[in-house]
Amino acid sequence: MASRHPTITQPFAERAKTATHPLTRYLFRLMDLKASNLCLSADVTTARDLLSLADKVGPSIVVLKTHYDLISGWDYNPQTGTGAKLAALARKHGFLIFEDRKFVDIGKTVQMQYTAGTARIIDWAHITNANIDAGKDMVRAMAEAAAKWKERIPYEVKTSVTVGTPVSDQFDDEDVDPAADRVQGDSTQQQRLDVTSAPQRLEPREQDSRDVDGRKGSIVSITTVTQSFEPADSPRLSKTHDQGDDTVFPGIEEPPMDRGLLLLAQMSSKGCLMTPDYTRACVEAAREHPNFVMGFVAQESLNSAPEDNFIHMTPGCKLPPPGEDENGEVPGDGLGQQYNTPAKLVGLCGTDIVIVGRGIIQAGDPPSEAERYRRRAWKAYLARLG
Ligand code: 6AU
Repeated sequence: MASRHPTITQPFAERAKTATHPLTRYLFRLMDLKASNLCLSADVTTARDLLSLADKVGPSIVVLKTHYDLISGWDYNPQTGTGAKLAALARKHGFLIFEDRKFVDIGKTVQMQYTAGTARIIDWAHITNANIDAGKDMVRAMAEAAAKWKERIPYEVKTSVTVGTPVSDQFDDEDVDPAADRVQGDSTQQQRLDVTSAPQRLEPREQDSRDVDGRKGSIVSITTVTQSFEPADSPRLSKTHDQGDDTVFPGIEEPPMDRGLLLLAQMSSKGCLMTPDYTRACVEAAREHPNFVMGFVAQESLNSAPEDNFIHMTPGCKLPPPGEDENGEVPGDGLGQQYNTPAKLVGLCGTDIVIVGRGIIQAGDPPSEAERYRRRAWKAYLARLG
């Protein structure tokens, strides 16, 4: 029985010490620090509303869940776009970003969807999720893609080549790199190149362009932008976010550069076709990839083997309106969504984090409603510890 598993009554701070995945260890510590086991499902329709909501509700949550494909005006620029802005808010308020992409396809396709394309989800989302109906190899494919990304995160480099009437000191080491066009993936060459957020024009340097007779040479400068790579945890990459966006939440370091996956093991919707065999396959897949799978989106705790310490996040969570019995029944949305209270999901079903969307977003004052959910879910966790 899930309710008897030791993780049910173990404090998050203790579970942080034994969880296998570095991001899970970090998240348990963050939950303990912020006294929060709340994830906001930020299902709004514009990038402006998303960023504004994340900024206002950020103090109450430990995870912000997105559906990037329902946002209009999503800016795909990797350095200054919506993903980068969300990442800055995540640093400021101390939360992780979970893109609810529900990947399901053959391994090769999900690798590309996860790491490339317009959204480049892996660049800005600490966590994503997958439905493993396509088979467990899909999880391996995503794990491999994440490991490669961590080793060789892409960034843009500026290289410049100057031609014309050269003088001897014109080509210094920094301006000209004869290997510039060959640096792709070359970790020794890339150390000599500057990270830049956008293509820049390099102006001719007039004082250098005069020969010994004082004649002015004609100089042509060409600046090209090339893609290169360096490890995701390189300190140089901290320069890629906007100036002024570098406030960091106090009391904890920034999250590790590891990426994590949640397996969609059970759903909240009425008539869900996921069978117990499918859920069991999710647990097996999680145990096979402990360095990539953090845990589950599920309706109950799935930790069952003695060494299991997966994290569980549960949607389909709503509180009755303020003033009503907080453990009362909450009706569904009429489109298949079913709701339970934080007390039931955390206290009885043993989940760790409740995922709340419309319960907060559609409230008159989302930040204070988020606080109400945070308090209720945390109270249920404390009661569970006994
Ligand atoms: O609180 P709501 O009903 O407004 O929003 C719930 C959010 C939505 C769903 O896409 C998502 O949670 N969700 C998921 C996830 C997180 O994967 C699984 C599920 O079983 N039910 C569910 O509602 O963004």
